[in-house]
Amino acid sequence: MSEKPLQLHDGCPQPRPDWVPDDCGPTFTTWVMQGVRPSGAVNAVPPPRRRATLSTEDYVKGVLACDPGVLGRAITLVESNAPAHRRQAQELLAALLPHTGRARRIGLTGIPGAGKSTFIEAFGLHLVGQGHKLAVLAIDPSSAVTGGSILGDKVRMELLGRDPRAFIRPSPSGGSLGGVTRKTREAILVCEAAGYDVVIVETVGVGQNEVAVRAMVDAFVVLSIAGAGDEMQGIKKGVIEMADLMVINKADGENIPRCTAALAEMRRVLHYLRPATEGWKTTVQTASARTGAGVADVWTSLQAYFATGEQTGATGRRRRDQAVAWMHALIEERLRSDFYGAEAVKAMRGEIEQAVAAGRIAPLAGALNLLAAGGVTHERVLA
Ligand SMILES: Nc1nc2c(ncn2[C@@H]2O[C@H](COP(=O)(O)OP(=O)(O)OP(=O)(O)O)[C@@H](O)[C@H]2O)c(=O)[nH]1
Ligand SMILES: [Mg+2]
Repeated sequence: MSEKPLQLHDGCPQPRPDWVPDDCGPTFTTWVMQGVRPSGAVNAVPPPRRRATLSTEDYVKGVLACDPGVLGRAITLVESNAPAHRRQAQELLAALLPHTGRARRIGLTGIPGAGKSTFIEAFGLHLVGQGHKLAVLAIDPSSAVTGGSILGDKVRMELLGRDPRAFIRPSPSGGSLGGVTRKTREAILVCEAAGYDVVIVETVGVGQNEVAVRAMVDAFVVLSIAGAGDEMQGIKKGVIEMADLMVINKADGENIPRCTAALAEMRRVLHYLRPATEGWKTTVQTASARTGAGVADVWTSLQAYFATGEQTGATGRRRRDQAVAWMHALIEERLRSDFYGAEAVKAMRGEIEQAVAAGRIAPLAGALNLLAAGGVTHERVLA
């Protein structure tokens, strides 16, 4: 930096930098301006405003009025595991219960890359175009660890995401009861109370989540793609046995012949399987989420499925069975967490596990000893 002091030039009210030629006069437009003194108030970033906590009544009113902000927060509340939130969530769910149960609950699964997001975008736009209100609960297996692929999905469901008749919500899969179950079940109820008459629960067909989702929906759709032995993979996983509708996606362009062949193959396979829903023969069809071909037909098939389910009473029976099974699952979950959470059990567990692993005591004896420690039985087996 120059040592030269700033000069005041003739006719210039301000000092100028030293590299400004001395004789340039006012035509040279560089001036040294006085800096703004930080006052503390000018650039201070206001602290983030804390959102007012909502009363249960506020939640109920907001959800019933389908206020998108309140709906999102209500789902966050029911997803929370904090004891205070659980209490308020139970109050909220009890108040919403009379307004639930009226939606078509649809599970949709498919291997990564099968086109689920693209399909839901096309299918969802078709549904809202038909006057339906659609909620999509997307179970994201990676969300707990990485923050999930939610961003990518938002991009792929861009039009649907912006549509006021649709509500898209990623659902975390972490936690107990197969991860998804409680949170997603309760989120379905909240969406139904908000007036969504079709609820899609999306899972990536790579794990146990499909069984949990099958147990909370009326209809189960498996999205697959042609080739690479995909049909057989699905059979191995038992996913096809759970399907009411099979959709072979990406039936466009050069892929059409392969999809047609896969369709015939899948029909043959289905012939040997027991249908997932009594009174309904699992259907298989092709579609292209990209071109939209066959997407409306999937809704037509689902409507036929629901009409049959009402006629035969299968949908009602399934819902009643699901409710009872869910109650028992909750009891088991509670008993398990109370048992393993008990101090006496925690103190003995490691030692007994080691004894069983080393073959010093039989697994049955280990179980009886640990149960005795937890006060479940008095039958203690001496090692
Ligand atoms: N040709 C064709 N490509 C499709 C179709 N549907 C989806 N794709 C493409 O397949 C790729 C995967 O689509 P996604 O919708 O992200 O698939 P996804 O099942 O949601 O994938 P994950 O979220 O990773 O499980 C993308 O590149 C899509 O553009 C289709 O009907 N035809
Ligand atoms: Mg996706």
